[in-house]
Amino acid sequence: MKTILKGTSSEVIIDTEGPVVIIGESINPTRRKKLVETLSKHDFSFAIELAKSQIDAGADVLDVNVGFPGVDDASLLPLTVKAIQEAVDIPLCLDSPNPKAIEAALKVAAGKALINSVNGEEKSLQAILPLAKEYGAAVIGLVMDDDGITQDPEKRLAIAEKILNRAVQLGIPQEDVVIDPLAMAVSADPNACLVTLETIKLVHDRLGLNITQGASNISFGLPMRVELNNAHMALSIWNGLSCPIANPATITAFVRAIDLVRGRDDYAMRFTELFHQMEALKES
Ligand code: THG
Repeated sequence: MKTILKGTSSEVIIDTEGPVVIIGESINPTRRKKLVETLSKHDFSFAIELAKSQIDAGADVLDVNVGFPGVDDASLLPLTVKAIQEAVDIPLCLDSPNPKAIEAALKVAAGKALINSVNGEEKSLQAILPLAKEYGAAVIGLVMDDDGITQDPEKRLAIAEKILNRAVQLGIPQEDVVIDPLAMAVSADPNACLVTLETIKLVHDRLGLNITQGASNISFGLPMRVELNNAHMALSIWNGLSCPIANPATITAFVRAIDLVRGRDDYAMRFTELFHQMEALKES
């Protein structure tokens, strides 16, 4: 299954049979005071800096989230999207719980964006799926619904199936639905990662769709986050994760290593190319 995203003139193919696609997480105000301060003044220079550094570190797509207390993201998200796409040519993942912000961002986004996100709640399905159809965007489906979040992987799969069916009914191609199995902090629930891993496997085996997750969520509240994220990343990819939302500065080399190990990097081309890029960055 191939999901195609587009920037101004670039194209990224997320392929269930291909190498992992990295969606850079860092344009997100969570624990980034400087981003809140600059965006509040409509100064996009720091957001653009984060965009460029993530691309240098291996991001294929950029998540753009400008949600912070007191912000009107229906006006700020499109402004941020425009500023970023004037500076870099890369597909964007438009991250907001507010359908008005998503629509405003879709209006200005170049190419083909990934909406982040719809979920199985009736209200969300009705607000977001028609936008994906109208603007020809792909969409991330979170496996939660009007009953909240279940810890049963089969039930999470059923919600994924519901989101897929509703999208297809509206005329959205099935390959434009990317499922998020919900990655949550393992510090709060010892089974959190296991439930996510089993959901990934079920969605991969039964629906064959591309799969994302907020990979750094799992390590909230714990030390050695990079090591923990890497462990979860390896197992998630083996089960079918194809396009994690993650920090490229800490995950790219690891992801390239996993692709090589599982036979998705012929002659270690991408692995060695990354090595040479990292050497060149060190010298510059
Ligand atoms: N699913 C979907 N979208 C999402 C999430 C998800 N968007 C937001 C969030 N969850 C994913 N984004 C982030 C962004 C930053 C962090 C976690 C999730 C974070 N970053 C660390 C920091 O900035 O200190 C760095 C982590 C690291 O060391 O690698 O905590 O679940 N669809």
